[in-house]
Amino acid sequence: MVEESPRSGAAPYSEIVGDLESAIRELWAAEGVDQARLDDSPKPRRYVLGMFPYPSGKAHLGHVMVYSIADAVARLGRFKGQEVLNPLGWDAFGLPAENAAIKNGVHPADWTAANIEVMRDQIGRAGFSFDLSRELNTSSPEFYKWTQWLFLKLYQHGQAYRAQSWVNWDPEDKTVLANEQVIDGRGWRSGALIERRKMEQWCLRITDYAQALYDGLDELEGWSSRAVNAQRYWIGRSEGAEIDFTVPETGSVITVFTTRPDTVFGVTSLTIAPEHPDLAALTSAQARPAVDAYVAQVLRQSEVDRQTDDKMGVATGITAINPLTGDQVPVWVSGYVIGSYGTGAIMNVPAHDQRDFDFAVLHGLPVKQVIFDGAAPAGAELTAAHTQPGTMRDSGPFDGMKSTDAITAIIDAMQEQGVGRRKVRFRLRDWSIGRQRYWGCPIPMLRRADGTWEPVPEQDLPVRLPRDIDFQATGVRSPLATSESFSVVTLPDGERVEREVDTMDTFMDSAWYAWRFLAAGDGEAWPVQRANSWMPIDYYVGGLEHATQHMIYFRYLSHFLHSIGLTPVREPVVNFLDNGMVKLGGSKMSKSKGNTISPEEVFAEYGADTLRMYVLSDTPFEKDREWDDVGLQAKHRFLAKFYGFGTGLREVLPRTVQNVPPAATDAWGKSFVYEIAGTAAEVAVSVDEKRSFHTAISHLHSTAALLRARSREVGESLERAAILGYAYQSYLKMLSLFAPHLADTLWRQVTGADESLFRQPWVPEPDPADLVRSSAEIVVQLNGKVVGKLVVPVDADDDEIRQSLADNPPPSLANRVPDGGSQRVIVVRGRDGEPRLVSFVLK
Ligand code: ANZ
Repeated sequence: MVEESPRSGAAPYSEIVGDLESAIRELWAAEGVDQARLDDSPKPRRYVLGMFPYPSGKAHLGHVMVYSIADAVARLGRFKGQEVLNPLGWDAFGLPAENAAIKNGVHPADWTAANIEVMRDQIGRAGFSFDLSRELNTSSPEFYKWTQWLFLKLYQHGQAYRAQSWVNWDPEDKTVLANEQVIDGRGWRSGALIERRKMEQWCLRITDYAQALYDGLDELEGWSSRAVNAQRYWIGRSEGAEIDFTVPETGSVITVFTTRPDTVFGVTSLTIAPEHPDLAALTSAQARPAVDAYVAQVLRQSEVDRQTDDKMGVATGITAINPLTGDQVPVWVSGYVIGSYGTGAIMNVPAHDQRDFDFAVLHGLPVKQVIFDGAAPAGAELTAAHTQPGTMRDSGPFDGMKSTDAITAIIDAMQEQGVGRRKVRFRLRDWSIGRQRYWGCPIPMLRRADGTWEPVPEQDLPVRLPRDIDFQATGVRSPLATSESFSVVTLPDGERVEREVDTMDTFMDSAWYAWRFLAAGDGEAWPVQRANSWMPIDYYVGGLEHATQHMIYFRYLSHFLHSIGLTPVREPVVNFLDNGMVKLGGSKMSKSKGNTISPEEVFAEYGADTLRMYVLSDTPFEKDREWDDVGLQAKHRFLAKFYGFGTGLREVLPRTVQNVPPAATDAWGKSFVYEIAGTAAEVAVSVDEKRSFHTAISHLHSTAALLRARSREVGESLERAAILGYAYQSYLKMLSLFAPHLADTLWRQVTGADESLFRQPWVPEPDPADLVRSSAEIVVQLNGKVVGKLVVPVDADDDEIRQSLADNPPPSLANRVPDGGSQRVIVVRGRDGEPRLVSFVLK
């Protein structure tokens, strides 16, 4: 460690920062300051979690940002006397490992293990206070055994089911993707255009929880409104109605879903999705060739093309009866109707829906207006859909009503006649979790020869991933199918059954890992009493890009686990801190763009504290920030200068731990103590409550300047030296939230203590008694009667007060005040020595 201050010729901070940081990290590791006591701690708990990293082998600035935030919150919690859990794990299943296996012949397990080693070291250099004794790895059998156990729980409770369903097929990664993994019609990783295919999948009934997940959003006061809104949109609750149209030829029924039952008198056709299960029965013999050709073409289209091609479609050659008007309207099929939303069938109201309007114009279908603005003349031709509410016309018994009122009235009427019903629909789809990949958690299910499914008994878990895999094989459902040791099993009764060869979506792992950090060994997934005392997570930190998929799955699992008694509350996260991105040249950093800054290089050149402080400075953490070398260097200079200042102070300050303020007898000391305590309180509120890390850091800058100024005023006073020492140590606590290496190093230097700064309490709240005014208002008396007031400096002596009375007399005294220095002016002081009254005696 550095023994000399730079002033006395020691090496400057930039030269020793690497050694300084690694030396203090070694001490932390040896002292175990980061470990949480999960059971029987008398302290209140704080569970802090930064979203765990995917072990790509390269830590990036996003990781530094997320864990810097989590670390500040975790360290502050410890200072405040909380038992803090801040763990780290690895989201270790996923495609890149498998792609590496295909390309380079490295086994995914080896590739992953090697990357974890590298990244643990990279992240370790940042000095985050992770409890590494609880580290987990989702690809290890110790972890995935419990992912399988969770799947069995979902299966037992009817949440997991097999469905022949239309899936998103990524032709490049040769896998099925969940809706959430398709972004603008392309695979979220490969970027390939997604095709639609029909395949049997394991799905989870997240839609059972759609209403609960929607309602739960109202409780999420610790989430940003942008994250809540993203979820609200994703769950997509629509209130509307189902309406039954009867097909006279067959007597069958086409049920449509609409959010605008008030427009039902304006329906001029129905349109069904190409995936509609009754399409064949709803197609006339004559129309069949055209319908078949059209449907085949749509199913080859990508999701985007299909949606942008929205005016296409063909008539199916049959009609259906509008139950309210008795009109017969033609039935069409078109790709713009989504098979999996609503009922997969819609009623077209060209007069009041723009897409229907375009469709009607293109195909020569009638446009029938039934809602009018009060002033609009009847019979005028529409040039675009009239989408606003208005007054009902040509709508039978509902004529003259406001269309917004007619919605309820029409639904009530339909319910009475049994031709329609009130209906809430969600955009959220069930979660298809099957992946035709190797590097994921095996699904613990067996298929008998008769096609029925048998769960693997709990005591046989984990179903281990085999190593005898042919990664180059194509055309198999999944690489797991190439392992004979895996894919065929003989049951105790002698029957040979097939093992499920799909693995789980890796979002399954991240949906429950937060509970596994509470594990106590391998005997159970987690002890319920630990979940009861540690869940929900107090602070969860991660990028806004996870506000929908991951955070929806996480909430779903938590609601489910709550329903079976394994976690105390439904909502798993109290405060969700969704951080912005670090950009370079205006765009997100990415390897493919070649615009990355490697944290490792910055650590090596400037130290971890510099980078950690830099990524949280100046800009609110939730906003994107532009990388700027000048800003980074400025942070480094600030820390270097402070290091020089701090080491120089050692000679003047008491060499002892100062967690409580020393008694201050004068205004200098009182106001200094008060100011430091006030700043500490503001830093704490900025970190814990306001999420304003950049504000906390700006306090650090201004307070460093204050310390420097006060240090020049200490002189020979021992009292002042003690107060400066206290202020300095208090400051190091604040600094340590962002620059822990430097802060703890300086703290140990100045105190000579053998333990860590991080075992100390936070700075006590400011004491109003220390609030020292620099000036006081005193009473002016003339012959014992109050005649006015005078403002003087609190430390003014008698002569100064007499002088200021002479200079600035109350109006009633104006021409009677004697010259300064008159003996007849008496100053009265309080017990604290401050002036209270000045009495002016005239004979
Ligand atoms: C008739 C109507 C008239 C509609 C009108 C709108 C305006 P949200 O709010 O997103 O739930 N729709 C229903 N199912 C559909 C599907 N599978 N694919 C494509 N569109 C579908 O939207 C519900 C509205 O979207 C429904 O209300 C329906 O069009 C359409 F003036 O019905 B509406």
